[in-house]
Amino acid sequence: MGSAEIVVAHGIWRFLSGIVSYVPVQISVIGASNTGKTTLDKQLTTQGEIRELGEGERTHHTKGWLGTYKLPETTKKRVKSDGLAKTLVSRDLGGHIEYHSTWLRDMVDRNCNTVIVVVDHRHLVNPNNVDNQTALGYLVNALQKKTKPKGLSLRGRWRWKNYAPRRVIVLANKADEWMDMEAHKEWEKGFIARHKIFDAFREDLHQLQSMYIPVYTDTISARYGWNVQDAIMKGFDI
Ligand SMILES: Nc1nc2c(ncn2[C@@H]2O[C@H](COP(=O)(O)OP(=O)(O)O)[C@@H](O)[C@H]2O)c(=O)[nH]1
Ligand SMILES: [Mg+2]
Repeated sequence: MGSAEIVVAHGIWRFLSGIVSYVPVQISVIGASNTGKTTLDKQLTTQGEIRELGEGERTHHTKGWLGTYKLPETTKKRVKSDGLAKTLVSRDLGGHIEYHSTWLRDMVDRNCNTVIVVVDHRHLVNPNNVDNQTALGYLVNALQKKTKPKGLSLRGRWRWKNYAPRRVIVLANKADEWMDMEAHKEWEKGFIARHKIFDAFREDLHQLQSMYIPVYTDTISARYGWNVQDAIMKGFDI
């Protein structure tokens, strides 16, 4: 091959990978109420510091005439890291326990290959608080027991029995609040998965691994846009 051909081939490759980066990837973002899912959604759509969201701004869904929750529209997000890009599609779902089954419905209906679980440090602040563990536990249990969510679309009804995500990304949010120098050093070395913030989840994460669903753990600050895009893109490598 002459050098001109290599240049042309490289150009074509660049062009094709550029197009591929616009193919929308369906992802599902779940997590307990107040962990920062809406903030993350806004960070990915607009970027920059996201204003503090008050208690009155927690995400809620109303029931439709069939008695199932109406879900908000999906939105497209563009994420970039190290010159690579992806177009993600997700919906901002509520985190309260009554919405947990909508998580499963949404991921099955849209056949999401990636599930992002947003957690925060509340279980470190208060060891009796199990909100984060309950949220992750719901996912693991639903995938293990092949729970059938209510209100599936026609496609979802064909799919639910065989549905499993390709990967799970666990993001410990609010790093600006709980991450100290020592934790930051570990993060730089690539060892943040060993941090005690993830200890409460290890058993469930092993359960996912044993279902052949790889898990990537990282930490972000959705509010300040720290490590958000990098963490998600790295998660997609797993
Ligand atoms: N310090 C800090 N606060 C955050 C961060 N992300 C979200 N929050 C705050 O956490 C609260 C819950 O955020 P929200 O996005 O509504 O959570 P959701 O219930 O999971 O949708 C709000 O007060 C946010 O301002 C973050 O990265 N750092
Ligand atoms: Mg919300």
